[in-house]
Amino acid sequence: MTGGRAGAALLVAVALLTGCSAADPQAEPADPDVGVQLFQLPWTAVAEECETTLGPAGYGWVLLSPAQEHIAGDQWWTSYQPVSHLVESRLGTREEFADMTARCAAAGVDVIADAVINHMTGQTAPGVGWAGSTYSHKDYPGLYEESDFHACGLTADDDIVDYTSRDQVQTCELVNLADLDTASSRVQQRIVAHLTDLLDLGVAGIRIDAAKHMAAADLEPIVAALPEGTRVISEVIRSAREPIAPEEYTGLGEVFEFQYARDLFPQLSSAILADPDLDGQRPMHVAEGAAVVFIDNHDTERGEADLTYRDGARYVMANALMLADDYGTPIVYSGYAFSDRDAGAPTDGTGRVTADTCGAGPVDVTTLTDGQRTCVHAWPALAGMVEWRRIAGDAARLPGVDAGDAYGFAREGRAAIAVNPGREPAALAVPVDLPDGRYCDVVASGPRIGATGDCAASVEVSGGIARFELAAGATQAIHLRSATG
Ligand code: LM2
Ligand code: CA
Repeated sequence: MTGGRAGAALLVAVALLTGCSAADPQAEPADPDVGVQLFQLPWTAVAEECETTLGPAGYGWVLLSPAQEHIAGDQWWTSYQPVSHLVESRLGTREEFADMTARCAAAGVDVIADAVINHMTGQTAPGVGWAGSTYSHKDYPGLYEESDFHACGLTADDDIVDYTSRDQVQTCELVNLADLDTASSRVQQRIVAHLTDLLDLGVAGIRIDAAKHMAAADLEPIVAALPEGTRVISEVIRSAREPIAPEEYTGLGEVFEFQYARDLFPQLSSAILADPDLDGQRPMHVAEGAAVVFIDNHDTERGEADLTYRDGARYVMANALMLADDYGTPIVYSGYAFSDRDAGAPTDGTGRVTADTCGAGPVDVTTLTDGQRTCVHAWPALAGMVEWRRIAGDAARLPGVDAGDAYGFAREGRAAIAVNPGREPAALAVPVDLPDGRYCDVVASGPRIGATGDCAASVEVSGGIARFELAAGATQAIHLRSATG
């Protein structure tokens, strides 16, 4: 232990003994843990975002769209129909990929690849992939042949029909996508080679696409063959009606917890917010250390999500509550505006996706046109909440308070947040153990540590009470380092 650490530990011990708050106005931000999904963003633009927005804002990791060669076509979902394991796609070349991981690492941002390993293409006719590889439904020359695929024989066309059947879900075809026999060691070896290649190219971990469609036992030897410390996040869409549960996959690493947003949406629409179980035990949720939580992702924004970029302040409210929470690891979603569910991101004359980047300014969601980047990760409110979360660190989430439609809570000695999902202005007094003074609202103003710009809105703290004055639909959040001085 260093002298400085010992000194800090002593101060904390004294504070605990004397019963006074451990509030240290110079509290250092905790290590970044928030991720951002940059949907269908080319590697050169991801590198740019790491350097200009993600690193400076304190995001810790970025989730990419799939990097492997895919079928030809303009739709975004061509990414989810692999043709080979070449790292060549509409999102960039192998060289650009390696350059991105290096630049992101230098900016303090880990890169997580989206690994499509359950299946290959869903095409019935033979074709040629983005990088020139030829294929047919169950034949990928030099990589997979017919015997490497399942032929489930459980449904008329071998497509999944009944999600209550574990065997169908895991061995039949998901929307006609040729389903790899992931129990076979030959297939496992090829998948491991692909994932190892991505790791050699500098990624810190992988999202396992469609993990539900592979038995956890099939994935175990694959994950075990990867280097110690590889981050693995499985996508297992929770459904109470189905036999396959996200909990089956926590032995591999983290899982996306789809229930998190589903619990939040009705609270925001009814303006009746309640504390979750503050001991971290949440019904229908994986253990808190395994959970990656989100308000939406590329699938749910085209489906079940109640709130998306289109909802502006209300979407900010949902994301802010998630970022303020002490359960799970949050990931913010940032894509592009769309009205057609299938529409891909804009491309240049060669078919490559355009490398659009985001400035730091707020985005007016009402003026976005199809294909324009939403830049959610760069919205000052979200960047401000990422800073808030790092100041909150591991401080306890205290019981919430409400008044009318407003609700709020503090992270002990560090920070407080208040939301008003109702239709009328509301005042809310949140008990906080912060020193008296005025604190800048990081939702209106963005990050405040080292900021030189004016504070757009502030909240008074006196005698251990933060007095929030919330317009209808507003979110405000203050932290120890946002004091206006
Ligand atoms: C996922 N997770 O488990 C991805 O998050 C999700 O975006 C993927 O679906 C899916 N699994 C497969 O990787 C997307 C998209 C589908 C699309 C598939 C394959 O949501 O619409 O299916 O990718 O590209 C499309 C067509 C579908 C067709 C299929 C095969 O929409 O009608 O089925 O291609 O050609 C005949
Ligand atoms: Ca499968």
